[in-house]
Amino acid sequence: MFWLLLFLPLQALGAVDKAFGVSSDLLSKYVPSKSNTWNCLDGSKQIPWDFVNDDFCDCPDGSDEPGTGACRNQSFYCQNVGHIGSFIPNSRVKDGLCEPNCCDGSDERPGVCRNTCEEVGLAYKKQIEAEMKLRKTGSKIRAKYIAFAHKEKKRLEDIIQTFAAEIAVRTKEVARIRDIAERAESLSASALELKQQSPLYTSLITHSNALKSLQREHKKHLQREKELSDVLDSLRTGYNPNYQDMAVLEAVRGWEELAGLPHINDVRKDSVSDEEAGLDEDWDSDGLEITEDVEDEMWTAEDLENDLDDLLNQDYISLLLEHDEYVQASSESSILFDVASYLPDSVIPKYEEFKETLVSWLVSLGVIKGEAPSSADTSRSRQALTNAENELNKVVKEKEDAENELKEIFNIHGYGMEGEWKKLDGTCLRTDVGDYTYEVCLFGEAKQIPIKSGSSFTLGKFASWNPSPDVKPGDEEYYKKQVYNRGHRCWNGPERNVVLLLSCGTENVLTSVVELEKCEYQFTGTTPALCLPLDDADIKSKDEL
Ligand code: MAN
Repeated sequence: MFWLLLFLPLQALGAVDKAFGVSSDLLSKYVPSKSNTWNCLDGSKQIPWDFVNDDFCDCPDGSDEPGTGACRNQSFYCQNVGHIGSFIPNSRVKDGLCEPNCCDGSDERPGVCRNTCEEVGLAYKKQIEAEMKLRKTGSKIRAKYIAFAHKEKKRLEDIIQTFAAEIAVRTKEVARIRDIAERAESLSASALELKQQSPLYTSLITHSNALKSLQREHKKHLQREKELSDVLDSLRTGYNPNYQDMAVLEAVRGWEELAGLPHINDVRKDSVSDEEAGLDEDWDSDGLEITEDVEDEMWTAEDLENDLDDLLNQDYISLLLEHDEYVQASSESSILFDVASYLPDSVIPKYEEFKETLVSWLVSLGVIKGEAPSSADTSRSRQALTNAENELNKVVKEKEDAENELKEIFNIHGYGMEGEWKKLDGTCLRTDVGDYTYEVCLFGEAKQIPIKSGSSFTLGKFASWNPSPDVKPGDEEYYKKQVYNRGHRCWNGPERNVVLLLSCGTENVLTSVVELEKCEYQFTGTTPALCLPLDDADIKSKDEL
């Protein structure tokens, strides 16, 4: 602080005593005029320079007594060389008590208070250095949390895109199935029955039934084959070659050939298992994979295993209706049999009228069949529609959830400006105090769990960050407090609630829990999410200490 004095005019140097208790930024104002007068700081009065700091209040703003207690409600500045200057109320000047904020003892007469600024300054510097070291380490972890939030953002954006594409496909599918269902509903039972009698449809159903039966028999055979191979395997590994029983030997050899296994006696000699020899049912004795030759468009064993059920569960009624429409559309599109297209335009209305009358006569005479509307066997198509709608709604909901999650990541009321809290969503911190383990799962729930026995109490669910109106959302202070409320109601009291006070630390831990009032708990803890990286100003202010 003394360096400032070096740059002051000589007159000012003489005025140092008069400027006792003046802060460094006002020091240049405590200088006498040429006529040895002085103006009060508010300019309201001119007084002789001798009146400054003479222990009598002359200026209305009290500025003439910076170093005495003569004017009320003034601040006295302790220079605290070696530490940091600080203000105390001037009423405490020369009251016989050493002020902790005035480590240079300048608030009292010389000799009353020891100057402790050097040791206080050193301890303060060490504390600041330790805090900065903590911030440096913590901010590296915080940077990882931020990177996690960005990855989450990318992941969510990708799945939202995938959901959007899926929704487009499913919406079309729902429209198609709805169309079928509606058309099926408008068909009469008899009309549908008639369609179901078509040779193509009956043959399709016969094929389907035959396939189902084959599938059933195939499964039975597979099971039987498995049991037989187990019997033959145990015969192969368990028979006694010393009995020279040719029938058994032949059976074993036959099985080994069929299953592509090496002879058991060779295996026993080399004591290498089939598996170790790399042989199994899909490999021949030369170690070559046995691949099934299947003609084009024929199904492989794998297709049968995976896709046959889907094929057999098809909605054949829907297929029938679709087929019908397809056939109708292709015949309608041919103009060859469209008589109207050969007629002049002027005759067409008459022709259409005539056609309608003729068709209705033919229907009433039973010569041709009309399509009667009304109830039909529509349950399968309705079911298919419901299923398709449910699937679509499920994806729509999943997309909405992902969109909401995405919005929360960089929301100042959610996971912070930089998304630094996202990584900690659901992280649970615990500590034992007295008879309880206290737990808080960040952004979730706080609990009080008895260590010995008894049931747990919910202390509240995450409600907000610091709700104080004096704290601006998004500021550093905002994220130092979380509120959990609406916990289990206290007997004859309020619902339990928690205020969680957090500060920068290299670990996510709870450091203390106190029940400030009945059922109102204060948790204290640390987290790297609050360790902001050091900026130039931080480093500069540390260097100035
Ligand atoms: C339980 C605990 C205590 C609380 C009392 C209030 O014992 O939740 O923390 O003070 O209930 O009755």
